[in-house]
Amino acid sequence: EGVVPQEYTLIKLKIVQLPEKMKDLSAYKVYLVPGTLRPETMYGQTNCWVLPDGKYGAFRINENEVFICTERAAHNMAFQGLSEKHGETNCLLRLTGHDLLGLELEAPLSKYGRVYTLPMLTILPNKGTGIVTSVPSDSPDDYICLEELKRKPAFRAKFDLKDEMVLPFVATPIINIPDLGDLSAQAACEKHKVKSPNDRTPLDLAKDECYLNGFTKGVMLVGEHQGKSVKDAKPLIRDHLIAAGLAVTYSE
Ligand code: A2H
Repeated sequence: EGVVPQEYTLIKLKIVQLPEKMKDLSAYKVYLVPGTLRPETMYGQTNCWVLPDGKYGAFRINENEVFICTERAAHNMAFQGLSEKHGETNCLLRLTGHDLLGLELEAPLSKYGRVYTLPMLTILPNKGTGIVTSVPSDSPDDYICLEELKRKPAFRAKFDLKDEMVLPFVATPIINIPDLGDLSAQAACEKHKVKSPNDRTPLDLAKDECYLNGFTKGVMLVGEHQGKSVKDAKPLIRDHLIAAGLAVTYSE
């Protein structure tokens, strides 16, 4: 972990219908809370990623809301005003990534409205909330992981995923980047010859290229801030999500 704190926006993805295992949480609105550095890309969400063998918990945030994330993230949140008692977490239920796979979620700003939780084996358990929202148009990691799930029926079957949770969801243009176009993640993966999520070196090159150029040269193609630079739109979209109760900030 770096010396400079990283400021994430946690997006509140509400579970549409609680599974049997979570029935005791029915008095609450229950959210998966992926951490992102790119709130302006939420228009392009196609799914949410969890680590199947990852350990998560359902943490009570207030009388109405429960956040699902790693224990480590919940602990940090409790020191950032995101709990009822400063510095104290209230874990109502322990979960694994497997318990979260295939859940239908409300994804704020996404053109799909509702998306599903899918497996990403390269999630780092000690970063952010251990949950990642997927934007395959602008994130090379998300793009290559979604491609792999689409390409491999056995991979979907292994995690009991139905085709309709994966196949209908496609990367859609939300940001234009000069030289990389409207689907920068795909362009960068092709340029650096990324073939699978395990091609870490070319994947990191693709990621750096998209991230840097997206921030400095990207222009919004959709939404209320269409035509604005990513740099200008980012704080406006983040603040809108927070004001609407659809996101919170978190740093580590
Ligand atoms: B970003 P940094 Cl469109 N494990 O959000 C792996 N990756 C994680 C993670 C974890 N535990 N927690 C967060 N992340 C991802 C959007 C996005 C992101 C786009 C483009 C680039 C990008 C949609 N996914 O990140 O190491 C999250 O994905 C590239 C840097 O703290 C988060 O932002 O710098 C980013 O990595 C945080 O990475």
